[in-house]
Amino acid sequence: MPLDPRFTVNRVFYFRGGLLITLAVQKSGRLAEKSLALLQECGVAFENSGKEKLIAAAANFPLQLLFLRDDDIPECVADRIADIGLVGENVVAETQREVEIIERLGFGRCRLSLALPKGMPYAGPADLQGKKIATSYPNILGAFLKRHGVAAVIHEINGSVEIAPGIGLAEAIFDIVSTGSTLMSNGLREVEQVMTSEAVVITAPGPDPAKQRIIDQLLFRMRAVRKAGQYKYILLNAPDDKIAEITALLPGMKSPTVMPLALPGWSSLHSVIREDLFWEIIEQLKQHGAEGILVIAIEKMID
Ligand code: PRT
Ligand code: ZN
Repeated sequence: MPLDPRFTVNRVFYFRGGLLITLAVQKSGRLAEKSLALLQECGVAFENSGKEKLIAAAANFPLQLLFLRDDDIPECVADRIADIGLVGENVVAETQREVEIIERLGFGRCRLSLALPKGMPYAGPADLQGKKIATSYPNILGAFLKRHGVAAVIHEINGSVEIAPGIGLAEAIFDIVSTGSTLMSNGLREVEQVMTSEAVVITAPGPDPAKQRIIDQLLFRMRAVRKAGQYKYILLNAPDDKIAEITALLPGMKSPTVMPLALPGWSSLHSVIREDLFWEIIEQLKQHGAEGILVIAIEKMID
């Protein structure tokens, strides 16, 4: 029976080089699923999902995954146990390890904010003077208070921070906010946004050059996936005398593709359009005579 070609290539690869990078990801939690989905979109496949294991090797890319609690990822990368890590920027800031952010991934977005019980007045950081603030992020909060010359008591707790004022454990909290509904349901209001965060890729300064090549290959794929998510492919029909105006609206990656239709005087125009500008531009395209507009998701996009 012939061998699965992927298996053969895989074995040859490892026999020749043996070099692979270790990527630390969250084992379970808010970033875990999206981290694995991103790798899958980058064409990195795993023989087992590794959920029950600490390590999983990729079947078709020189990479192994190390599944950890997110709080341990910066340390693991700083100590070079993992070559790169995928973690929330908030955790990088809190753990204060010597790592560099080499890529922003655009998911896991949230903010770290101060929140107070709804009735409590707040005009600025000075109002926190002498207050007891509950948080799982004492370092980031401490730096914020120091910057504003405020002396407050930081009460460190792990989890369920939002209930602290309600049970008399603290007068304020400093925690992650995403939609704001947790604050609202606990009678709290966000008064100060201290930092924003998203999932990032981190590395220790000065990685081994051979490993850097593999890291660059992975980042290249991540950028192509991310960029594709920010754009759509657009096809439309337009009268020939409107092509110049429509091209100005849809410059695309270099310039749009224009192909004649069987119907004289009309062309089909293909381009890419930024997702965030999409509705605004569609209106303008219609005003310039575009018809039969089709918009299609892009899987990968490489400049
Ligand atoms: O077990 P492990 O230590 O690995 O995970 P964890 O429990 O420490 O972290 P986890 O899985 O909850 O979150 C991982 C990362 O996701 C965080 O470090 C952030 O970078 C990011 N992230 C994005 C969030 C949120 N959004 C978020 N909403 N992390 C936590 N929350 C929590 C927040 O703590 C609060 O309780 O959700 C609540 C607020 O949400 P809203 O939508 O009600 O405002
Ligand atoms: Zn954690």
